Amino acid sequence: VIWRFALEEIGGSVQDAWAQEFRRRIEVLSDGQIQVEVYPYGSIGTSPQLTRLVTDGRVHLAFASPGHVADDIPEAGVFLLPFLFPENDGANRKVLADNELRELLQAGWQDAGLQLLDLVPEGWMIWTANRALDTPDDFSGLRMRTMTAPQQAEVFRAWGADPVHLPYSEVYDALQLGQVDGQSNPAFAIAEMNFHEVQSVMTAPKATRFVASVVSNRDWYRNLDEEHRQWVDAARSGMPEFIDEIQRDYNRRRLQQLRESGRITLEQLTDEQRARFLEASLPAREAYRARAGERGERILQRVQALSGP
Ligand code: 6CS
Repeated sequence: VIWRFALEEIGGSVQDAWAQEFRRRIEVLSDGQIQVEVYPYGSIGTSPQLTRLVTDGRVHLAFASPGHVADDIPEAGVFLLPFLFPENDGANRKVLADNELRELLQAGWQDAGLQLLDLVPEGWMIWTANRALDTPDDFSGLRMRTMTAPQQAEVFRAWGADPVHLPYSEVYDALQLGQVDGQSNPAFAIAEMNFHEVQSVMTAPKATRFVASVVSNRDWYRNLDEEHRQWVDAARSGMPEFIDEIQRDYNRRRLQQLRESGRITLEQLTDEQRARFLEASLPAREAYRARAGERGERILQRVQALSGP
């Protein structure tokens, strides 16, 4: 039996590490009866196309990140809201593991024909551009690349930017050709996609983390043999601790490489600067409420209750 698993990132990425570990675990649990074939990004489509392959049943498993999956699941937009989840990694992991939150999110994923199997934090988003982005004014007129979800565009628009959505694979060329001026991704992704070759300043706001969902086709999961479903569940349990260590390591090491490359500088925002971005982002929170309805509101409140003030 072959299970196909599609990634939104290239080999050597955080998603690849998750998928390779899942593959190993499934092959051990099933004693080789099940082979997991991992398709790195680029081979079979853009992020929204991968999700479509899962709902069509052509691919069994995939990564689906909120930056595009909020198109179909507005509740997923909660992960795009700045300064909402805890700043501390351990506290953040606890929020993501909360049963009540998972159930609310699961209902949204199910409505879209997907089974939510895990939530994977991939590190803090870092903005890149050819200037520092220290205040919302610095975003004024900046053509900022986003994924497809309108909710991601709303955040950057609230800060004065001019969002442009592009597939991940087109970002490097668009930056080089000046079709867009900036983009946002964790350090590991900036390094592996070589964005530092075409951008000169990284600004680290500690505003949002990149959190991806691992999904399967809902009906495929429901109709799995009991034993196979148990293998899936056993393989994914314990993954949060495994991947958190990996993502921290990848982000730390690649941030170091980016700084040593001499091609890009790093600015950390102060708490005072971050507070200005938070305030300016509040219209995006209202837009999330308007889009994500009653369940979205419960999700937002649950995250706020778990995250503290
Ligand atoms: O920016 C993007 O489109 C991509 N960034 C990451 C870190 N993972 C997948 C996603 O498609």
